[in-house]
Amino acid sequence: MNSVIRLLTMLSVIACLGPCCGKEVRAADNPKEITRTYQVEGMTCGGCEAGIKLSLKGAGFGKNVLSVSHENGRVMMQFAPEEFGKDTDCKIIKAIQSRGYIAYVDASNKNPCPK
Ligand SMILES: [Cu+2]
Repeated sequence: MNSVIRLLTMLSVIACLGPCCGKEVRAADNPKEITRTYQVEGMTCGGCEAGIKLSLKGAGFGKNVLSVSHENGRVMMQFAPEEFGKDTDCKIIKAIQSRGYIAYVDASNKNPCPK
């Protein structure tokens, strides 16, 4: 009887260590992606959205684009932590500015990356 209880205890410890621990380790190894929202003034239609997407692609950020919306005046981007550096915001903003739009992250500074 004692050995059966010992066996059951061992089994439950093994079952608990398996999947739950694996999940926690994976989450720690792969921190969450960074999502950034850029406000864009001047877009009026789908053509503007397509043009901005092209510029972002040309700047090497094609795979980071989540959405471009002329209705919301917003560009949403997502980056892996190692892809996002100090100068990333300005690279994005300059790519959008190159099409003649005003772009910024913080409305209190609408020209954060002067040429
Ligand atoms: Cu347009």
